[in-house]
Amino acid sequence: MSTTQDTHGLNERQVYDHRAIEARWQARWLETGVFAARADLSLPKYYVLDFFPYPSGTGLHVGHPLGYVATDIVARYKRHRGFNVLHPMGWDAFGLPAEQHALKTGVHPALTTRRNIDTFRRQLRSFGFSYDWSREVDTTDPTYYRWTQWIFLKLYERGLAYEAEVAVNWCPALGTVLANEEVIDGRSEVGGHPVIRRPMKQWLLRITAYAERLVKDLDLLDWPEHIKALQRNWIGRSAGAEVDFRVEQRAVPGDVPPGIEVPAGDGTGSYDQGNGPVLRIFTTRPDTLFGATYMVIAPEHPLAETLATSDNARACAEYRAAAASKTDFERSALNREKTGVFTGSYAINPVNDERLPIWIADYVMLGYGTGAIMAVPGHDERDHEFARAMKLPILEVVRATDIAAAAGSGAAAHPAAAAAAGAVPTSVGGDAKHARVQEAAYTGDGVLVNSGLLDGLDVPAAKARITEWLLQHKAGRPAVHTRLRDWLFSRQRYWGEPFPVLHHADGSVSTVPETDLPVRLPEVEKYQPSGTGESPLATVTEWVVTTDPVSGEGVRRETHTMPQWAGSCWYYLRFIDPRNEQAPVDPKLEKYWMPVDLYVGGAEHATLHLLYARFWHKVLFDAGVVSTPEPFHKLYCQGMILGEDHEKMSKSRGNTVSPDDVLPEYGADAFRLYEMFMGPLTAVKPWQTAGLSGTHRFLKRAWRLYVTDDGGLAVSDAAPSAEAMRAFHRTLAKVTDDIEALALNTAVSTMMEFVNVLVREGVGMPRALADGFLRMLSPFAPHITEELNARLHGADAPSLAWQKWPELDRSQLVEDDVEIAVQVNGKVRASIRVPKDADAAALTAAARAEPAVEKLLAGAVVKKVVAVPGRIVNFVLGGA
Ligand code: ANZ
Repeated sequence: MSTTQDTHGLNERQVYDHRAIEARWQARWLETGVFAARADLSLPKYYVLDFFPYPSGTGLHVGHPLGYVATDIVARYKRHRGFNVLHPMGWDAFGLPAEQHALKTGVHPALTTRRNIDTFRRQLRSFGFSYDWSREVDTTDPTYYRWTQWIFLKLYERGLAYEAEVAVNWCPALGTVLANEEVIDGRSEVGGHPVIRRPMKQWLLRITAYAERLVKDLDLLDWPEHIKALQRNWIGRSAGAEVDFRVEQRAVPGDVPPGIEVPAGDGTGSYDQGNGPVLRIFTTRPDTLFGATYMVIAPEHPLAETLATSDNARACAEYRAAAASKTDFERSALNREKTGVFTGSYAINPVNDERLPIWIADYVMLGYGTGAIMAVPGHDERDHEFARAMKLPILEVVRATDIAAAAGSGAAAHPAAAAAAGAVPTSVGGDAKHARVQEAAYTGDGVLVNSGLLDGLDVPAAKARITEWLLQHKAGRPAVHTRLRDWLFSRQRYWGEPFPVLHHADGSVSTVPETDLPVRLPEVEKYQPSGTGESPLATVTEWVVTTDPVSGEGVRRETHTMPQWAGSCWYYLRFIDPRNEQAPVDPKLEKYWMPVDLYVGGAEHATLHLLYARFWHKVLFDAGVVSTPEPFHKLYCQGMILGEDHEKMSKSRGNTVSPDDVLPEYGADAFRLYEMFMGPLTAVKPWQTAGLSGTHRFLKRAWRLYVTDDGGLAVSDAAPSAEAMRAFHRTLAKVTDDIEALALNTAVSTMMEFVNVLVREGVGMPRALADGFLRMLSPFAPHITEELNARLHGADAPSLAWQKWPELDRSQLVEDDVEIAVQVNGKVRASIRVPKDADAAALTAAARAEPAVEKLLAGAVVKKVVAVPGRIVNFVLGGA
């Protein structure tokens, strides 16, 4: 056999030279575009997607590609199985870091981004991932964000994008407003700067309108249960009732509030000229209405100023100012000391006309429910704490069923029963009748007491009854509220998608016509946020001041930009049809490729990207742009790779390992195998560079089964042994099942065992198994397998990429040997492998031949042999 004298020398032909092999195949794959998804829409499809990365300035570390290796294995495997595979990659490239870099260095974010993308692309290619690079997208490219803006128009047309003056998370240090999700414990997620609350006019997306569907449709998805639970909690659907409390008109004429205007339909209250303002509250426990002893409104509640009587106005104003500097998180912490101020006004309980003092307290949030509550300290822990602190009365209206039964449930508890239950009236607003709840709120189930028409009913029945009563008396109605807030969609940054929005002199708003998209991001001189809340774009007058193409009027462009989440809300659609200039995606292609079959990424996105993208997808579904109700059918969340020091990899800890540091020495194939071999994909596991030598050694052993010391073929033409044959099919069965289940670590170890079997046999790779093993290994180690395939079948042989997966011979899986214990005098001394159908004589012979047994039997008298085929052999010795 002659060695080729072309690009590589003799050495490379005989040893496993991963550097030359990987470079050659990566170049070949790029040149031939072999991984491009096929245009033939009659083929079965498989869409396997990674969370696309933000191209940071530091490049990838070895933790990043974990999920990418797994999806690449699946993508390659599915091609072998005859699927038309879509496996794309792109860049989520808007965002703060590029802009902050620009602030420091003056380098335009577009330049930084391009440079970072080049690094990421080079690094990802060095792993040999089978991406269809012809579909690469970049969210900062105007041909991409044109369609992000287009989707914003769809949201706007459907009433799902609106401007509102809202209390926002204002970060003075970053000079911007942050989404709730970007604030962690009162500090900005990026940089850890303090965040305060302040009102500002912002764009919001009405994600709350989709809350019910976002919860319900989780049932359609093959997602990890814990991610579904996180989304359910985040959305936080609560069913209850809204109740309207009349605010008592004040006796002193001068103190009557002037006419106040509450924006219609904001859900926070209404103003009835005839009867004074109405305070609307939301409760999940309308059954406890008779237990309300005071009311609380959020400090930002629109009625807060009006309700404060002149005596209390100053204290109220001070309290509201202090509340503005706290985050929701700080305010809602359960164990926090409760604070508040009395407004001086009273509300009337519709069920019994009791006067309830109205307080302002920051444990009530404006963004939830109606921003106002009826406080039931007897049965709500936070209200209880507050009532104790402020010396407000505490009433018992629900009693545990057993206690109620002992007392004989009814309107008034028998004092003796209260005493029997060990309750002692306290000084705080209680009499014996309410003694039971003075020390702690009772939040359990039970029957209603002290509650007029509800007495004797259990909680669910009381809820139904009171809701009906409220409806009849026009004082309330059933209501569902969600914790989820509308999505704050404005950022005061430069490096984001401009809004296709025009502001008119009269304060009205119009949108840029679809045909005029994209609204391009203009060049700017400086990236400094103005600090007043306006974005750097506000300073680019020639861009801001423009004419409305519809009316010809002079208008000003919106200067805020969209948050980074915008581009990632729909990128999976653009991959399907990345160069379409007529639409975000062609409907025919969308129907074929959607939904994404497998989506792999980190669990940290559970309530952010994964919820936002589902929301946009549903809007696009309603707009007829997409055909499936959900975007991502199966979701898989990979675990994290820690540094060698078992800490989270981070630049600041200095424990990151770059693939650029390890790939030259060990190669991409060894790297891919190692990351899969480290443990289950979902596990958190420490990196060890030394571990790469193990998988590298495995590849060298496999190589030797195909290539001789002088560079010839080591493949043997002899038929494989029965053992090799069985081992091959067992390995194939295991690898197949494991890939389907993403149990990739055990797939690797099984292939290692198979190679060991052949190395033990010492005759090279049997030709009958040679192709099969390459195909089985190729999803994991694509370069070495392409190389060996080319050696087996010639340099012009077609790539392994679309070759058929090996055929499994099930008959080879049948276990025909059994393991049998050999006892001497009832004690297990050895075990033997024998054919399943071996008879007693054959068993006895095999057992005697076993060295350990032979030694014990030497010179002894065998009194009896018990040999049960398939079960056991026992030698009973004489004279023992
Ligand atoms: C009276 C009551 C009695 C309540 C009782 C609870 C127990 P979930 O279940 O989390 O939805 N609430 C309503 N709006 C609020 C706001 N803006 N800020 C703070 N708390 C608010 O919580 C619903 C309950 O939280 C509501 O039911 C209300 O207190 C309170 F024995 O009303 B409840």
